[in-house]
Amino acid sequence: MSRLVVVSNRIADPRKTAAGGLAVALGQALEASGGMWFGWSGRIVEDGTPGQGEVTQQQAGAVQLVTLDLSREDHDSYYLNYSSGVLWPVLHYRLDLADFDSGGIAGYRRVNQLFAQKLKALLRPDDIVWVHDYHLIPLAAELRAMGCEQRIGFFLHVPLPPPLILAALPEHDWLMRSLFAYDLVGFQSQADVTHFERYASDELQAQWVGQHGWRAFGKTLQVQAFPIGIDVDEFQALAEGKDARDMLTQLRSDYARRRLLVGVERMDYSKGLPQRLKAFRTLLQNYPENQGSATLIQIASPSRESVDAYAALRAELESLSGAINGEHGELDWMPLRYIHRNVARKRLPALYRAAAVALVTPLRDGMNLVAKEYVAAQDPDDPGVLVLSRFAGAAEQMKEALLVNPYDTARTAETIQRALQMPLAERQQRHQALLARLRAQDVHWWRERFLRALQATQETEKEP
Ligand code: GDG
Repeated sequence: MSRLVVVSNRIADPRKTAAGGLAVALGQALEASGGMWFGWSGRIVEDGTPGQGEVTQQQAGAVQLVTLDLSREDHDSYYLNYSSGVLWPVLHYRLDLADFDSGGIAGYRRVNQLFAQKLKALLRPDDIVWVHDYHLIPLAAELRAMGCEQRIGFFLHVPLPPPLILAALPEHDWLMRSLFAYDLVGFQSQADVTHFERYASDELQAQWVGQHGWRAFGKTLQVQAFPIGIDVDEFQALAEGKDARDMLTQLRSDYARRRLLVGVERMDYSKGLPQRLKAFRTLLQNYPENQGSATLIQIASPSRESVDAYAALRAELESLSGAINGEHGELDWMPLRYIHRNVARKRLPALYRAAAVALVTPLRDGMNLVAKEYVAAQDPDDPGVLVLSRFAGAAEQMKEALLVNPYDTARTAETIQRALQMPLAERQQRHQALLARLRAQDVHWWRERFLRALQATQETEKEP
């Protein structure tokens, strides 16, 4: 069995609860193969030299955690300016928010070279390497240039937009070409795969060779959708914990005569938060029976606060939530509890379970794990209803949710009203179907399918 090497911008200690399902799932595969997880340490060296960084190694059970420090200049250009300031908005279809002139590309290349150089020194010939997300798209190309011949796979956690949106990126040709240095590229949804295929054939003149294969630059690349799941058992176990049970009791008594709605995300413009708050306001206006009853708890945990677009979003949400509570609040009831703080992971299941409706309405999302966590946390006898954006990758798998267009405020409000009034039998039926698929296509299924496909590329390439 080959050793697995996972590479991502940030790493998590898979033994910690706060790490979440993805870290646990990757941790299990790493554990089984005595693998290595490589990434940025989270440390910024203020007067560090660009293109250099110290590596720290630490053992977590059978897993080796290897982290790299970044100089201030590298961090700001690679992470803030290019990854967060250009790639994230473009990949989420927001050309209006991308700062193409920030000059971050040089640092992005430099850090990918630095990652490659440090990683190469630790790689063994028969390692299998799995690279994660948009921060590290050119990593395989850099590794190949240094002579690495290992199998390397890439998974993009965020969406891939259509070719004409990608083409706005000044470096799109270089970036997309560099994907051909991988053996396997995985996307979240079929829509993303379709966008890749159109780009590859129109812009790179790649040839479809059947069986998920695309040929260009003398190389065959496998491309497939691998929708990520959650660890249903881990999440349900979390729901059984003392913190979650205590909080559920508290929420049930606090909202005994009210209807609770919930939204949980990092504060990010891709998540459609202003649109959601407006739909909630329309719900209160158009369906007055909700006045004094429907209460939305919206968690928007702090994220990337030094990027301008995020500061602007925060100001907009603070003003909107103040307006909604000002217009609709009563002496003994506030419709919106807007919380710009992180909530402990062990408490999330209680929040989900207490809520009759979850609002998961991103403008674009690679997958969206909150939608899945909400379903996993429900009481199967009396489950809540998921209102889900058709623009979340999760919508491809979660057809039994109530799908909405988050830009359509009135229809979204109408759908939330329908969710609040849905009869028990229909709620149970929809939940049962959603949960069955959640279990069949969980995070372990995702990991195994990806690694099997990556392993299979090895076998095909070795054939004469
Ligand atoms: C990227 C893609 C894709 C949120 N607030 C708190 C908190 N969370 C947790 C949720 C969930 C996770 O963070 C968020 O996952 P998402 O999938 O919603 O979104 P991104 O962070 O944007 O992740 C996304 C994902 O990668 C995986 O491939 O699905 O499309 O954008 O687990 O529960 N957790 C805690 N406190 C919070 O306040 N503890």
